[in-house]
Amino acid sequence: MQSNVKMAGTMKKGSEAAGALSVKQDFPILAQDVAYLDSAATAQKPLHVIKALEHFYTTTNANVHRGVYAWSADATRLYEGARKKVAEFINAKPWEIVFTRNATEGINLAAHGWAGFNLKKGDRVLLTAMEHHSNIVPWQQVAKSNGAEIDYIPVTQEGTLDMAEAKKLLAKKPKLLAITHVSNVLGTINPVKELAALAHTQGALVLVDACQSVPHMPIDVKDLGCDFLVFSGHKLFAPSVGVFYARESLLKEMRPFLTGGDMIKEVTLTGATWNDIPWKFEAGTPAVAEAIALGAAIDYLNAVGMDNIQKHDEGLIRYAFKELKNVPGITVYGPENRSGVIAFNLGDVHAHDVASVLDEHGVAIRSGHHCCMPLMKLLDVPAACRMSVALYTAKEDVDALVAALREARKVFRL
Ligand code: 7TS
Repeated sequence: MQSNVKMAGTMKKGSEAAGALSVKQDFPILAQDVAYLDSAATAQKPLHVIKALEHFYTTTNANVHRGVYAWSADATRLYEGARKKVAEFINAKPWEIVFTRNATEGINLAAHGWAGFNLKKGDRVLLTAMEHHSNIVPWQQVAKSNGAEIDYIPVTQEGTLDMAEAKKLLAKKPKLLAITHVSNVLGTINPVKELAALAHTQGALVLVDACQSVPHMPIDVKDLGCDFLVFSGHKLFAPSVGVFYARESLLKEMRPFLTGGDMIKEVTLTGATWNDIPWKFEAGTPAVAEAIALGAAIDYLNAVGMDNIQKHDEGLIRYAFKELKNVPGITVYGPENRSGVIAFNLGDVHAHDVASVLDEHGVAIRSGHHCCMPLMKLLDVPAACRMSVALYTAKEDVDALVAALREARKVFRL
């Protein structure tokens, strides 16, 4: 690990700044005069990751699992090494990690490779009303073709899960609970460990969508007690590659949902047999450089320390929550105790218009429905603005957002 990881001298005085990191200089793109507050959509990449990509392409670029020459052997070693790093990062075994295109493909793998063969007519799948479309639509598709039913754990006025309803719905003995760890709109940290334990007593398997938690807190699949977990490398400071985790025994019984080269043991003119796990689920040439760069991102995060990142991100989001609440005319959605993101609206101005004015002031946020249309309906808004933080976000970025919002109020005569 190069020494481009630097902690802010010490803990700064003042509760909100406690544990603040100073790693912005590790991210070349952030040298530009932009307050980047859209890391929940995709995160910026540290030089360490960019250099890993450059190093791969300038020294050992080759396809994996096929060539016997040195470059291909090196590429294979690096690619499988990245799998090991991902496994250690979430406390899994390397063969329980499948590289996918993104989190969405991971959920589709669970839906088609497990649920498609295990859900029968009348079986139930339990989701929540705050899921990203990626964790709704694949289940709707499988439920439609298999005759299964979907229930949704309701979201309370405060933006948390209705646990009394959750218990009632779990008592209906669903076959699967698929739930986001952290909402990409409300920032709510769902009690997935507690829900997983309850789900297991009712005989359900549990899939955790960790897209919005893995950049902000240590993740341990054993501690969470989940059976499947997915996340996207591009939100974890790496390029576009997805991670799908499943317990070894489940992965062995699952069927591949993509078929073709590399995922087979033998092919004849009349059929084929499957490769061992995890390669059985990686049809075709995988995202080799991207996966290797994800390994580099994990090295970088380990060097900074996920506990330090958690403290930094929590402190910053508390600060942002307090500051945003003080902007006149603002509506902030979701609970105070949250992770990573804050969604809001300014008066009744459309979120896209607010975001455009912020852009003119060098502040980049996301606006829209955030791929959570059912949740938007619940909030009774067509869209919302959303700011999000990461380990490189500084208090000054939040201040720039708040100042730009005050300017936006003038533009919209609020
Ligand atoms: N699940 C959650 C909770 C997400 O936030 C996202 C992406 C996904 C799944 C899908 O990830 P993908 O990499 O497969 O696309 N969320 C967002 C977002 O909030 N803004 O842009 C993408």
